[in-house]
Amino acid sequence: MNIQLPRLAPARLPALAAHLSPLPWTEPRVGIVHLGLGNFHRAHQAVYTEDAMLAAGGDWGICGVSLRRPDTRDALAPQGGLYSVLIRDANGQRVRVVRALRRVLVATEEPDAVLAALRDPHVRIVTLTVTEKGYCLDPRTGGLDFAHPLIARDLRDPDHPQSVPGYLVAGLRTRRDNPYTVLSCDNLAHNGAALRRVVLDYARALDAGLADWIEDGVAFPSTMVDRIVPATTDADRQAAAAALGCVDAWPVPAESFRQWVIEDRFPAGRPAWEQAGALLVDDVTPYETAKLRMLNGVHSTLAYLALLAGIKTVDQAVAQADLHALLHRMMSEDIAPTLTVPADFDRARYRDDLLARFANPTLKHRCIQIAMDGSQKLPPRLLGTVADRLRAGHAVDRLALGIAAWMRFLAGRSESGAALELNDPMAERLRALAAPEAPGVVDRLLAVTEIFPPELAADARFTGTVRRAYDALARDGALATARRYAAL
Ligand code: CS2
Repeated sequence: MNIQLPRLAPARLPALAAHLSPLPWTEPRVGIVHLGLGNFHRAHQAVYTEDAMLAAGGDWGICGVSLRRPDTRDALAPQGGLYSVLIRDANGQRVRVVRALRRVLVATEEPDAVLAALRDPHVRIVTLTVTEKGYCLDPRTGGLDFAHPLIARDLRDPDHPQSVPGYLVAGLRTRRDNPYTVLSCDNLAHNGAALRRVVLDYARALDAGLADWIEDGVAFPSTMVDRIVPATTDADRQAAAAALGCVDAWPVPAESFRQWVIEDRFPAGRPAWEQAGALLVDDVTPYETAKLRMLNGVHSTLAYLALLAGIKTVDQAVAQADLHALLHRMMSEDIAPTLTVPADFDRARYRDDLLARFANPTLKHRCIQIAMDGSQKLPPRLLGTVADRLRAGHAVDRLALGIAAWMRFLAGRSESGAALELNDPMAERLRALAAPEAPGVVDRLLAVTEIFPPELAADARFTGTVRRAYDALARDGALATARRYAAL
């Protein structure tokens, strides 16, 4: 049977009541511009914002901006911005249609429309999920990477920006009376402060007065965001069509768990996110560090080891007893003790909940998705924990194993010889350094100062441990090494 289904569109909403909140919905005006319209935003901040509007009203519709690729706009514009989230856990699947996205733009095609959206006085918040590399950070200084080609370009022609700091500043400079709040939702340590620093560096290079005004007048709250959101597959598109009776060109699969902790500094107002389950706090640091180290640090470690062993998805990886044991030990003994957490934060429970989330068999979260951009991810996820443990005189073997697994992954082959795709802004350089035929791979990679701070690369306790882990992986393979390291 080959039935042609209609496309998801506003006119179909009356037939989709089962997939919508029963609360009354009034079409909101756009109040938020979001940069980086990927799956994560659509399953996380957009859902919280929609729930906040359902609970408390407010004009917080979202104008989503893809910075480069037109594919999300091409999928969602014909749907009037509607899309579905396929919420999956052990109990099965629920499908929710999201209405918060009011407009979709592609910066490379419609830069003036993006600037106009940023200059619209009704827009009071600009949120971002542009991934680590979108910040154009120089990790060696913690400030802006002035050598970044987009930054060099934007500083020459700031009225036609292409970079994230370029867009934010081009918007802010016209809004001295009513600046928007800038809200980073990426997995960076101190994401708000990191974004503020690159924006200030960029603005200062253009106009010191503008930079001073941003420094005093613009809020950059930090946030901790959490929801496991895999990339969309054709099977997900079919599942959406089967549930909705119409075609959603780009549904988003996600786990049911979601968490958002936000520093409550919004001088221009904000949606009632607390009514959608977000936690509004004074200081997000403890939550953010716990999440980056426990979830993301372990996720990356697992992804690299699993890929070397030929395991493709996270649920299959944690089902492997040696990998499970390694992660359990790593969280309990290596990471959790480095965390400073609120009194009611139960580290063992957090660990167990994470392992259960990773085991979700319905998500099919691919390890290769987590493995991408390792050069950007390792420092916030693993290296802070390493530095804290070394400072306390503690062993770092299991953390070094994750780093060594990344080094072996860079060479592009699993243990059985299957090709492993390397997707990383530093891919070319890293691949050349990681070629396993040449001796000294570990030392060459540890000398990459954009990733490894010089103090760490000079610490023989760290370097020796990474070398031993690398050799163990080469000799015994990922699973046998995981087993041994779990028992150390
Ligand atoms: C993952 C994260 O892709 C990755 O690197 O570690 O996207 C992770 O799934 C989310 O941070 C969970 O909140």
